[in-house]
Amino acid sequence: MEAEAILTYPHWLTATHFINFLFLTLLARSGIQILADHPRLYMNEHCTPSSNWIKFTKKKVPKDKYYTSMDDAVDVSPWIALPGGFHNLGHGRHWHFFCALFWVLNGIVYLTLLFATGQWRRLLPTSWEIFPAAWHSLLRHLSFQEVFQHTDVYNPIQQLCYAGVVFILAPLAILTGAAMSPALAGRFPWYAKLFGGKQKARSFHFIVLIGFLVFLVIHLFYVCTTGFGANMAKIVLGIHDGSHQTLAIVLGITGIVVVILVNVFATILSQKKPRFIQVYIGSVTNFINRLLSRLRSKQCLTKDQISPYFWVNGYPPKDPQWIAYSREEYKSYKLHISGLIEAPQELSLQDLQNLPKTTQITEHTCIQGWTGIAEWGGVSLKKIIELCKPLPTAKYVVFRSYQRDKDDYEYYSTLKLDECLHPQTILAYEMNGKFLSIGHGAPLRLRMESKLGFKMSKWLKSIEFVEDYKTVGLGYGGYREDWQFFSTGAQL
Ligand SMILES: Nc1nc2c(c(=O)[nH]1)N[C@H]1C(S)=C(S)[C@@H](COP(=O)(O)O)O[C@H]1N2
Ligand SMILES: [Mo]
Repeated sequence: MEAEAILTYPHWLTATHFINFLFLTLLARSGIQILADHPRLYMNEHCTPSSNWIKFTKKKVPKDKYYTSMDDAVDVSPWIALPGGFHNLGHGRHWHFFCALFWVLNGIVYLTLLFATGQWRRLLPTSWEIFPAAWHSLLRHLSFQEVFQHTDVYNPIQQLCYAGVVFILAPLAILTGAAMSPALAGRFPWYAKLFGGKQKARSFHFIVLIGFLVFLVIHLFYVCTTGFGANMAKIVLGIHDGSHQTLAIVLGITGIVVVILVNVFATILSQKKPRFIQVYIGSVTNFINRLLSRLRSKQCLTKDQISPYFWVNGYPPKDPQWIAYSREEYKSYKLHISGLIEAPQELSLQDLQNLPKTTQITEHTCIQGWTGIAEWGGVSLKKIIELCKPLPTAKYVVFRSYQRDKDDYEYYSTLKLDECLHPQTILAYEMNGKFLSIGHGAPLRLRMESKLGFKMSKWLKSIEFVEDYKTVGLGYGGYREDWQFFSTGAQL
């Protein structure tokens, strides 16, 4: 009975196969969008541009000019990436995590039924003999002595390829993806180390994509060349006697058209209703962020791990006040602290430096994909919060920068109050034992080590305690959330 059952394709298999294909197309396209924001791959955590093992840009990093990681991003066509365009990774990520969740759920349903029904026997080799058998089969095939036929029992090569995709490639995609989250890697440093670090995980994640694409091409080639109609009848209708081929081909092509239409629809929706995507498709990103939000960075790296190169993001302020401060080495700089607190403050650099100094060697993760390790020195935010005495209504803290973008919108970020109390949340005035450089945020910047870099406002102007971030700026939690549709949590 079971042996017979595994010769046919049940409808749940047809359905999960189709859903898998749909989500893989969306995942691949949104993944390419994310990659385009930092189109270089490395096998080390420092991300020195010259150390990339592959890059997808003609841009060269100039040595004599201030050059940000955003300058290095590339524009991608919406024909390739979801949603396409320049620096659209906020959307790319919403789609990627949304699809990843449903792709994984679909995979769980598939695997459960695969094992519950005995269908796994078709896929999983049960003897080591499979390897020599596959090798011989491959040799005979390549020397034209054996023509592959799409029989109901898989040949050894098919079996190995399918099993490899389901049991190696797919889990690797999930595991390497998770290793890139700053919250996970910050709290469980051993996890990213399993892959040799975040950048190797990122590189492997890309290699997995190439693996899927190569598989897709070969798979389609054999589906088309080993009796297309009969193959379609099996996988679409579960009919194995060679009948109903025309119907199956029509339905199969309809399926592919549906996949294309969903892709087109997703692309247009992102372009026309960006806020809708951020809020609704992004609710999955927010959900995962919330799951990870309890994780607190426990990074404690060593001096010899410090990166020789560290990308910068954002152009220094043009604010006359900040320029005046910088001309006299920030001697009259004041950090303004206000809002829902009992004791508003105006702290000079000297005041901050008089408070107990704390240092931490941590890995910075930019949402674009690069990382860098540095030692940061400054004041624990907790110390400052103790000075200010927040009122019970204070739930969020706003970090405003002197920097504005070319449209004159202010850079700011927000954190939850409890995130500010963590020992590795600091206001840094030093990097690698030296006073902060202008590029890295002089005279003062935020460090919060379980989040993505965009949360860490540089060139700090003021701190304000508020009840809700929704009343600040456009209300999405920060400059990049407001204008680039990033998600608020920034844990992954
Ligand atoms: N004021 C301001 N702060 C900012 C940014 C910015 O553009 N303006 N970019 C953020 C992003 S996206 C990152 S990754 C980090 C980069 O810090 P670094 O330039 O010191 O490497 O700063 C964050 N803080
Ligand atoms: Mo970033």
